[in-house]
Amino acid sequence: MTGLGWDHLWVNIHLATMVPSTEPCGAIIDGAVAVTGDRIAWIGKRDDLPGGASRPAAAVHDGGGRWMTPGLIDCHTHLVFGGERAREFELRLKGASYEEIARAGGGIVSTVAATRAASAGELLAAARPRLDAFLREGVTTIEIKSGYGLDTASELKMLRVARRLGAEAPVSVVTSFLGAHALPPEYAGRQGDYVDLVCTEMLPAVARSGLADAVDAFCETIGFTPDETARIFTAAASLGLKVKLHADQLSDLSGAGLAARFGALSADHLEYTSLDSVRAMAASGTVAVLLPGANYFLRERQMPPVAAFRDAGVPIAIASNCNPGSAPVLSLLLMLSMAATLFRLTPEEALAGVTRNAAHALGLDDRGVLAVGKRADLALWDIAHPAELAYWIGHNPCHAVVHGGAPRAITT
Ligand code: DI6
Repeated sequence: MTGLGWDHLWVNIHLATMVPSTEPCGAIIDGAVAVTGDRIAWIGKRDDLPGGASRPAAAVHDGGGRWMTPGLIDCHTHLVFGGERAREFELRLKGASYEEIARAGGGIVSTVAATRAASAGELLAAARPRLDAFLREGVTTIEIKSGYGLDTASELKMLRVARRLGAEAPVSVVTSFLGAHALPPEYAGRQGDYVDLVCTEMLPAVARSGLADAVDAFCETIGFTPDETARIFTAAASLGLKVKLHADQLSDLSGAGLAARFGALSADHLEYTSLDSVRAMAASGTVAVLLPGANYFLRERQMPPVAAFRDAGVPIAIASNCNPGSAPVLSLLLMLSMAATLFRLTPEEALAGVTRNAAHALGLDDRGVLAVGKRADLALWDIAHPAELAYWIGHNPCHAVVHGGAPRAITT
């Protein structure tokens, strides 16, 4: 707080607060938002401003009648990686499947080779423009996974790069350790030994380093079995680390149910999730993170059971899954469009999926909605209605972004 009162005051704006209310998107028409430090200090109708519209703030901003939402949250990315896999994309277009390419030694492990070969500086330089693409679209919090190192030093290198991105860019970075993403080639035929390595060497090293906010795994026929995943989650829990899971993406191994049993923050992908697993997620409060970019790019026909999540009250989040193999996605707004068109979410559900529910998926209760006391992570949009955020395809109406109370420039 300055001597003048609030640090910032925005007026002449409409607010999609995303606070559950009787109004769609928790909307406040002709609202105002005041910020002190990195927090929202006041929010409501402009007419209800204490002291009237003349209440002083160090900076008063005219929103020009635009809409303000919480800063967007991308709760599932593999943003840090070496190389690219355009050649693999060509093979898939000729008929090879994602699984066939993986089983033939391509896929994730080809990115592992490129990531191991890259220095931290090279990984940082490659990731920064990708991150900037998300920042231009109003993203103020982004999750970044490891999982292309698959040895202790390379996994820690990835996590360090992710943390460094958060230190250098105006965005909050949340990290996940994904050592159980694929079997590294040097462990071929010895998957159990690799799981031992993850549990007894990698996880303790990651926990000591403080570089990971959660532990993730890929539970799949081309990944890790439910038993192996359970071992990894048990080890993570013994180190006090929260868990989340790539589950039921290509087949139903009851991964989402397993994640729920471990009280996971989220289960992600979920195309093949059964009704039993949906019920288990509802009971444990595990968020369903849907990744329409991978569904589209892999030409997957099976859709996640959205109606069942809705009926069971499972919160649904949407994320980019930015990665070189299944989702070379650099636009979270495009994921809103795909979530609506492919998965039949309403535009409001899609927006909740990258704000309120995405915060929930990361275990963050200080953001994701516009309310007093929440972080002042804000995005201002040149739109006439919040549904436009899911409506345009390939258009970015982001006008301004505020991260932790600090307005940041949009560079196009
Ligand atoms: N599922 C995915 O879609 C990403 N990881 C995973 O477990 C894909 C990662 C890649 O293909 O590089």
